[in-house]
Amino acid sequence: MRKIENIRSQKILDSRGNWTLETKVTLDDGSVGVQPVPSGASVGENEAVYIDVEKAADFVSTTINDVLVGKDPSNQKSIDENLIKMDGTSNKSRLGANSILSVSLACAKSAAVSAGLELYQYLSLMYSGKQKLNGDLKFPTPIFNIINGGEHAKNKLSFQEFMVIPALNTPYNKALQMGASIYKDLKKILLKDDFETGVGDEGGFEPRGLSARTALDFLEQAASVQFDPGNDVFFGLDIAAGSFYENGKYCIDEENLELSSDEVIKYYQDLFMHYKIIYLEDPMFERDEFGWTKFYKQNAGKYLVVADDLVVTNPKILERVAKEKMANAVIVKPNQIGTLTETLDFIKLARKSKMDIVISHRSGDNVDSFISDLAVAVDADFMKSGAPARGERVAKYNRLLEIFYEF
Ligand code: 2PG
Ligand code: MG
Repeated sequence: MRKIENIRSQKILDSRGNWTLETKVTLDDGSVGVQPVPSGASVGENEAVYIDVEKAADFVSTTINDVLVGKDPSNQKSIDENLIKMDGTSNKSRLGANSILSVSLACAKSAAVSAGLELYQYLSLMYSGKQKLNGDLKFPTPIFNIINGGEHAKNKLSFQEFMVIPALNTPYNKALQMGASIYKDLKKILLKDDFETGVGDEGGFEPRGLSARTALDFLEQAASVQFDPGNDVFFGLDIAAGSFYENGKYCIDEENLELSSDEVIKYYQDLFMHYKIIYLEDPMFERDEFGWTKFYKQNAGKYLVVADDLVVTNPKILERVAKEKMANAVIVKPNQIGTLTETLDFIKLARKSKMDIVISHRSGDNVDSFISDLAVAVDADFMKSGAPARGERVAKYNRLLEIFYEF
């Protein structure tokens, strides 16, 4: 049995220029796994909690190192149980979800290297017990966020992400090409109309002076240059409704609207009528569960009703959300829950509940591409990693491309 020899952490910069944590796990056979962690700006209330980066680095190199040295890195369950036990809180706030996640994922990487397996092969063995044959690989449909708003931009657009989604049966290389060309066509159209083409946190443009409708008009124009919206390309929105919910109202300031739960649902219905939208993430604030159930009842038959802040990759919360029928798809962000084992449990439960799986980056990210291997390992339906631009976004799209071509 191979053993963990050493675990060390250091701070590095993320895509927003903030400090984040990177952990290196070294095994006694010399195999190494390195894992930096991402961070969100629109954070769900029930997400596992990050602690100060320096404190986290210190915990990893001392407390966690001392307990895990000598342990088998391929026994992920036991590694994660140890981490959860050492932390002792329900939201990982003592050792920090940043410390815990970086160790959990870096262990998996080091064990994959030691076993001579590609990371997605190693993860799929862990997830399903099956070694994937190359012909078996299923690639997630990429979701490209090409106009940024909400907490990710300074343009006062309430909704956070305006996304284009290639048709589900598009081969991955073609889907990536579509995203890239629509992104460039959007830039040309914005420039022609005298809008700014600076980008937000996820690489999408952040022009000022738009409303949801004018942003969707731009998406449609850009997608229509080379494609046929409603046929080979569709649209999606991450509303991130919690970020503009105040005192019981959904406040869409750019249109001077203060909407009740029922009214905002009508607002969405109107968008559905006018645009080829198939995907709506976090349409309601996470505590507006009545709104979620109502929205689901009206729309789950036709659209992807995607829960992110509502479920925060937490298997316990997902059980209730599935039972109460609030969503038919879920976002998976390993850092919302903190360990690989819990992330895989969440995905299994979502599958059992017949939900679609959307593996996601965070708005503050780095060039790591763990989530791409994860998406292939679990046969995820979608992966969102922002715009097809900026190093930390394309690293994930390109890793999928590498797997697509090589294996
Ligand atoms: C989201 C994410 C990623 P953040 O809400 O889905 O796009 O944003 O990382 O800021 O939570
Ligand atoms: Mg979201």
